[in-house]
Amino acid sequence: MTAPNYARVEALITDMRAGKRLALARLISKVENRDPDLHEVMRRIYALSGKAQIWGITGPPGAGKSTMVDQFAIELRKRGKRVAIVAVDPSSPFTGGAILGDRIRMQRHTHDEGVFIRSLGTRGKHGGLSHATKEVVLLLDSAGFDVILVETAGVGQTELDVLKLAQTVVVALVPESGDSIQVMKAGLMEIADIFAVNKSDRPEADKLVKEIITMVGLNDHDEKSWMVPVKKTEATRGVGMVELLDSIGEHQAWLGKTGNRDEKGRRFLKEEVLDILVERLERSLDGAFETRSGKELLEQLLRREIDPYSAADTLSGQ
Ligand SMILES: Nc1nc2c(ncn2[C@@H]2O[C@H](COP(=O)(O)OP(=O)(O)O)[C@@H](O)[C@H]2O)c(=O)[nH]1
Ligand SMILES: [Mg+2]
Repeated sequence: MTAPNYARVEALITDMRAGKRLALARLISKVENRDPDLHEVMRRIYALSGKAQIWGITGPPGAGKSTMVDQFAIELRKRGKRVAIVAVDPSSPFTGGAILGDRIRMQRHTHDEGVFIRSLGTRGKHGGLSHATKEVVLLLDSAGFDVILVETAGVGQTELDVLKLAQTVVVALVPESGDSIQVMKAGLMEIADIFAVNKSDRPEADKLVKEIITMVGLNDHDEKSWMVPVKKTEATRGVGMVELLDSIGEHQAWLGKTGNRDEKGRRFLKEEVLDILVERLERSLDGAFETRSGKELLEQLLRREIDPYSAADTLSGQ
């Protein structure tokens, strides 16, 4: 592995701290590409992180998550907060570019230094998407953003994993799509700190609100003793968005008061370190079967001369 370029890392971090987007974008690319400089980057920025609020926004595709995130950004800017938006799409092999609609919507922030937007998709072999997202969030945190919004679709394990890094998770739902059943299925019930029934301009919104309230009541939330609020929104017109922000604020305050913020922090950091170890192990085992002894081991397995557990012992040097 190439040695880290210390002077370059230092310069990038200084620039990032001074608010230069290009430096931040370069550092994020290092995370995505699992760059050899990454350890040095983390060593330098880690102590600067831990101040940002990290919110997750999830829900089915088309629920209005991006529209909501945009509205949040506008309102938070009014309040003088610096906002970073991370859109996580595991199905996308591309990074750096949002889908067209999102890009157009986000264009209004292009000239605003206080808003940073980045999309993350699957990339590279080592380090899963949720690991990379965690490290991007640490970077944004150390860059001084007050609020980091992580948007991801509420489908699939990767998306749910990504949300573990958020302190407050908003689940967006829409009427007319049998969403309440989806909520149960997708494990969104467990992950939701707040529900937003969006597109409340449509009929059936009140019915969905009632259904979700019933489900929240049935769900065992005693671990948290946080009563999950169900809010009605119409993101396109900004209706209900301030009330939704208020709920998020209350949840954040509750996290601090009850010690749950630290508890989430511990969970986040434990996973981060375990992710690093898994990545190292995977890397060290890369091409294990490509060497001469590895190939021979494979033949022995095929001939039933050795069992897979013993082969694993051999490979891990035990
Ligand atoms: N009628 C209505 N449409 C909305 C509302 N919020 C979002 N939309 C529209 O729903 C579509 C999907 O929104 P988007 O934010 O991209 O959803 P995402 O896939 O969850 O990020 C877009 O055409 C939005 O303009 C709403 O409150 N009411
Ligand atoms: Mg979206």
